[in-house]
Amino acid sequence: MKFCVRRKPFHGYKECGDRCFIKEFNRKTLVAVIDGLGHGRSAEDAAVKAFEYLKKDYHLSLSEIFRGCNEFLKRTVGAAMGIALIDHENCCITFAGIGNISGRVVGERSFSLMSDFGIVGAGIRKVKVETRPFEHANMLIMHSDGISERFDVSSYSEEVRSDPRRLAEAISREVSRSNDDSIIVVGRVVE
Ligand SMILES: [Mn+2]
Repeated sequence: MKFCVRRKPFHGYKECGDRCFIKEFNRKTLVAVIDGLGHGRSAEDAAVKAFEYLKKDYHLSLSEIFRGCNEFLKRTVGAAMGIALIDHENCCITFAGIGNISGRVVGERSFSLMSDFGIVGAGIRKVKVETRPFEHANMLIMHSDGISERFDVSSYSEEVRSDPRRLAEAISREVSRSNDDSIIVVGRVVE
């Protein structure tokens, strides 16, 4: 898949607590968006820790990843995290999220990816994992709450929509909040 990530720290800060982890393996693509609580150094520390955890345990099931990451982040401020796993062989997408990470699949049949309440690192209940069909022509968008959900992909020109880089830039420019870290990831399958 081809991805574009746009990431901005809280206005005036160097550190950014929003991160993303992308891994392709066994004809699958895993995309995780992490938002360390708050902003600044402590948020970044939590996000980096989640990233480190994902680097070693990305191949586990999504519920196992959330359980493991929750343990791993215990001594941090905690984080919101959303993970999408696209299975290219079986044309489906599996999603689970804790905290304010939003996602959507845009295509002939568009739908939203919903996160549960909670904080990874502060003790999480059972994680809801949902699987839905995923067509090759679909586009995946995931973002932290530093990006308002009030954007409409269909309002952009075909030229912008078909290019993950231009679309991520346009959305980030138009609806990101300056009083929070923000991240948006746009991805699509390339032949
Ligand atoms: Mn945030």
